[in-house]
Amino acid sequence: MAGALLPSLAGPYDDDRPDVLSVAGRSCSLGGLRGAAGAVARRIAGAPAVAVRADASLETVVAVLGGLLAGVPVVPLPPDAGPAERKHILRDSGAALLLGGDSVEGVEGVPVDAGERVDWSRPEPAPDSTALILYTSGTTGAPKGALLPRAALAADLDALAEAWDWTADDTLVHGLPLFHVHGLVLGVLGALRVGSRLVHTGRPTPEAYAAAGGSLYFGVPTVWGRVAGNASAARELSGARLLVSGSAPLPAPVFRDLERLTGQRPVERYGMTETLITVSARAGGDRRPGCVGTPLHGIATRIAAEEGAGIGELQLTGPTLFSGYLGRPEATAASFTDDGWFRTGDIAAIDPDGTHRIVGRASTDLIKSGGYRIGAGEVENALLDHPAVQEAAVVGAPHDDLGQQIVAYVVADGVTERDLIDFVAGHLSAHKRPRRVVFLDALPRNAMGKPQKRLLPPV
Ligand code: MLC
Ligand code: AMP
Repeated sequence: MAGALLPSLAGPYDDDRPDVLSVAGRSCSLGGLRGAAGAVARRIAGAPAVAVRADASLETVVAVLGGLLAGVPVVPLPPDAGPAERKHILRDSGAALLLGGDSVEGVEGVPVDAGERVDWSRPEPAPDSTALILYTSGTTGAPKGALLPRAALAADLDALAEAWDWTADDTLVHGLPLFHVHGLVLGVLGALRVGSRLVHTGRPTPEAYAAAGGSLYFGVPTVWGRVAGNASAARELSGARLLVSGSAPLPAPVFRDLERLTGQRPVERYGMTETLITVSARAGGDRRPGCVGTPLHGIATRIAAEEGAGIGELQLTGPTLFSGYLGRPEATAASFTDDGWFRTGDIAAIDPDGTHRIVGRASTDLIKSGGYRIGAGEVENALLDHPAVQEAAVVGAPHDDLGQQIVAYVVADGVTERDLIDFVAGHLSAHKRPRRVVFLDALPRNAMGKPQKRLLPPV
């Protein structure tokens, strides 16, 4: 890759193009963004990595951009991360500073001032250097840090711009969290790389989307389901150029309701933290419910270990892949086949015309709730940390609004459902909390003593 990851940040900070970006009601000019990010870059230059308390704010954007300017890997920390999750992410990543947060776990907190102005004009860091370390859940254990190189981000954003005809004339609107690929990489870095205006609505509510007047909208299926459930808000999106859904399967009824209310078919795309977005419907192409389109420029896909009729695990290669899990060579190696293809763990089918359909996941221990990826094992471990809990089994149960909701089955004494929900929300983060807790006398087990999740009673 030649050139800067974010060319728009490379100019002077006296550029006064207003309102290039607005987050939760606060706007910033392009020059303001350059100057404030420059101030962060000067402060953190040379650090091995910096964490950013990634709430939906202008300061989060400034802090992330500061890290990218300085070539310091950025570790977004969910703003509501409880002590266990926060400690793990800060320790595991080796972050030297916490931007926008108080000092914690021996990591010095550094305030971020979106009003500061410093001219930063250093050479662009190497394309293979790590831009972001994104913590993401596996089926068991604590989240792993996925290392995302600058070149992967650039390749993905360029491929998406091509697929969606995304240009500097667009205004992108979304209100997604700024600590995952969807909201941060696509939703912030994408707008800055393409040069389009960005309106981040703070929260992804139908009312906020309706009021924002964008041309390009991003949402997870839960957000689109809520928009489709609010006819007057949905109709306000009729003038948009493209409604894009991703991070979880978009239910066909939501697809059809959006088409009926807005007059346009949503574009669905598929991706993962480890691979970025790899498959998408095209702005100028066919958009069908249940279909995530065709591979993006540079991506090759294949279906492996066929389960009959062309269905099996989706594997892929290409320039958008991560460079591994931080400090976890075995987990990194296990996520690739012997011939170097990334194993997504998603079960897919490829139609004769090349259209991809995601039909499920290989493991039921990875849950998608509201578009968040949550490992059953991580929630089970948190529950087992509660002194009243003897056994725990966590599953994702179908849910109309969230896609899946987290349900915990526990063997426990002297504790209520609310106690355990709040315990997990407080230890990990709010979106990892079970929405339902079912108390059992014992977990169903097989002859070997292994818990049998498929024998758990439905809620
Ligand atoms: C409720 N809350 C609690 C609580 N109960 N807090 C502490 N303890 C409890 N027991 C609080 C929450 O903190 C939050 O506060 C508020 O209640 C509402 O929380 P919620 O009920 O969890 O929100 P909900 O409405 O369910 O959220 C839906 C949603 C959200 C769609 C807005 O799920 C969301 O933002 N999803 C996006 C996920 C995403 O971006 N995934 C992309 C992954 S990248 P407060 O103060 O916050 O209101 C990826 C790659 C790709 O997948 O392909 O894109
Ligand atoms: P994450 O690492 O949070 O990005 O989660 C990645 C997972 O989200 C993938 O492995 C899929 O299971 C799921 N996912 C993302 N986009 C889609 C989509 N359009 N349809 C179905 N599943 C999706």
